[in-house]
Amino acid sequence: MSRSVFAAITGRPNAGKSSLLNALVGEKIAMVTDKPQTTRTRITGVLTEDDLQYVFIDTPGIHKAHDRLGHYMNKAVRQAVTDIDVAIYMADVTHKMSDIDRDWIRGYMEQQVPVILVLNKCDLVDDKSKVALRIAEYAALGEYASVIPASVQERDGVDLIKEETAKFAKESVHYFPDDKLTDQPEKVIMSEMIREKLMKLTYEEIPHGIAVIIDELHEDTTKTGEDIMHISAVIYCERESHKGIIIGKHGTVLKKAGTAAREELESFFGIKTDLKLWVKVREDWRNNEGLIKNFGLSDI
Ligand SMILES: Nc1nc2c(ncn2[C@@H]2O[C@H](COP(=O)(O)OP(=O)(O)OP(=O)(O)O)[C@@H](O)[C@H]2O)c(=O)[nH]1
Ligand SMILES: [Mg+2]
Repeated sequence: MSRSVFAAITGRPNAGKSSLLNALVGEKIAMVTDKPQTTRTRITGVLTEDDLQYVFIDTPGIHKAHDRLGHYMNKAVRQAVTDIDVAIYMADVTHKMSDIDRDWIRGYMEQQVPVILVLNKCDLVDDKSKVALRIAEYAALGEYASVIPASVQERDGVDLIKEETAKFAKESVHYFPDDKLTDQPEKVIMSEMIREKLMKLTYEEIPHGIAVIIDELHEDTTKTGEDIMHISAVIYCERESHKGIIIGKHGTVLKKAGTAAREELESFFGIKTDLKLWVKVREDWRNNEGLIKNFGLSDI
């Protein structure tokens, strides 16, 4: 008998949702940074164990949108939660429950969607009674399928989240090939790897104004007969001054990001890679419908 379960991972920005997706699937398929609003679209991670196929859907952090992009990010979350078997709601245990947390959890409960509440980053709390207090705060909202204190960073609670998710599996076909890990096209994985490195190296408004598009991709053989993948990517930013910062003095920042991205690409795709990066300015693209669509951020 084949079974499947669809679970969306939702919560506020920076709670650790993408980290959880990667830990569940066992491979880094979603980008992770210490900056809120890293994930911009929904990302499906697939894990097949014998007859059971888990389909985990990572989503952008739910926030009050201040631009068109933010609006599409929140829309992506709403679309991701239609037709799920269970919601994994993730919150940072060190933060107080917010209106967004309350509204979303209540919304699930009203729709009778079972909720697995994950209180993440427990490694940051020395006094465990604080975790108990946080649990009590959330428990007041209603009945959960389960409440799991976790530290995804230390892989603490991850297997339990999987076990609890499995309880909502239904008899069904597998919707993805059993060896598939994600629905993201290759080019999206590549551009996300590059964007992650740039986000990590930049600050304030700059990381949020970066978009990366792969505009050329082809395989070739080197003179010594080795396979090589040539990638050319365009990095869009919002201002000339941002462009200068992304490139860095004598190109140091761009070079650092490029080297880190190339190493990750080589290990993920298992092929020698030649990566070329270009930086262009598109003022206020986060409010430009056409550009948001071109960057693949509104096709939801
Ligand atoms: N201390 C600690 N940090 C964690 C844990 N899990 C994730 N993080 C860190 O929290 C930050 C945010 O993690 P992400 O996985 O990108 O969070 P997210 O919820 O996907 O964020 P958005 O995509 O912006 O909504 C990163 O710096 C992670 O390394 C944890 O269990 N403990
Ligand atoms: Mg994320």
